[in-house]
Amino acid sequence: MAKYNFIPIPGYHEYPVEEMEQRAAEFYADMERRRTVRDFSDRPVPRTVIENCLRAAGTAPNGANLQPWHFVAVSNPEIKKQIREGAEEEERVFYSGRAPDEWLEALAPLGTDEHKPFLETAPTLIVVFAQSHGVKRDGATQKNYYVQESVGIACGMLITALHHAGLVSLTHTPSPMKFLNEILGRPSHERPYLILVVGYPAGNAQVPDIQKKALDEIATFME
Ligand code: IYR
Repeated sequence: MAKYNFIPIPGYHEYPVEEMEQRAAEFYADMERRRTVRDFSDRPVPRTVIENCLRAAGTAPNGANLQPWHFVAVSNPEIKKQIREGAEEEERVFYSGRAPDEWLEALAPLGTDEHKPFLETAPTLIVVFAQSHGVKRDGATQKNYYVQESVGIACGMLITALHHAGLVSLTHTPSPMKFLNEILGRPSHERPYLILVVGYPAGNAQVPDIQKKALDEIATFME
């Protein structure tokens, strides 16, 4: 493969230390108020906002810059209905036997069940696909690398971008998700990774009163 041209980092700038400290603290404060929401308003969201959040996700670092993802943004009510029906079918099986007791016990405090009305109520569902391989111009297969890591990072950036824009989201993973390939007409080398349910919270939306682990529980400094 031909070598890339190398150029100075476009757009990088260093901040004075104090400003850097302030920016990091402010960003943490903003991220700390993000909550996963399950009760959505049906108010539509501007397509331009979704487009820019997807552009932000598409900037994610990834294996060999092969960008092994595809995002399908669904606002069509009929397609959302089909996705809800497909997801609820899988979830019924999950909650009534497929899930081991230990898993159901871990989920019990959240109060989730097989009913997924948000898949129709929320204005936009972003279905994220991970591409096990790409397709080159000549039709040959291009193997992708670190697909799970790459798509996971892109999803984190997408969730962050949506939060930054003032929207809420829910990472939803009915399992298995193969039904999404059929409904959305995606090829079999694309594996559904998650459904990101996106919109405004319902006026009466509630979230569980949960806490995040403290820094000393999640990080070790070796100085
Ligand atoms: N996919 C199911 C179950 C579920 C699993 C986990 I792990 C969660 O954090 C939440 C739900 C559902 O969406 O109900």
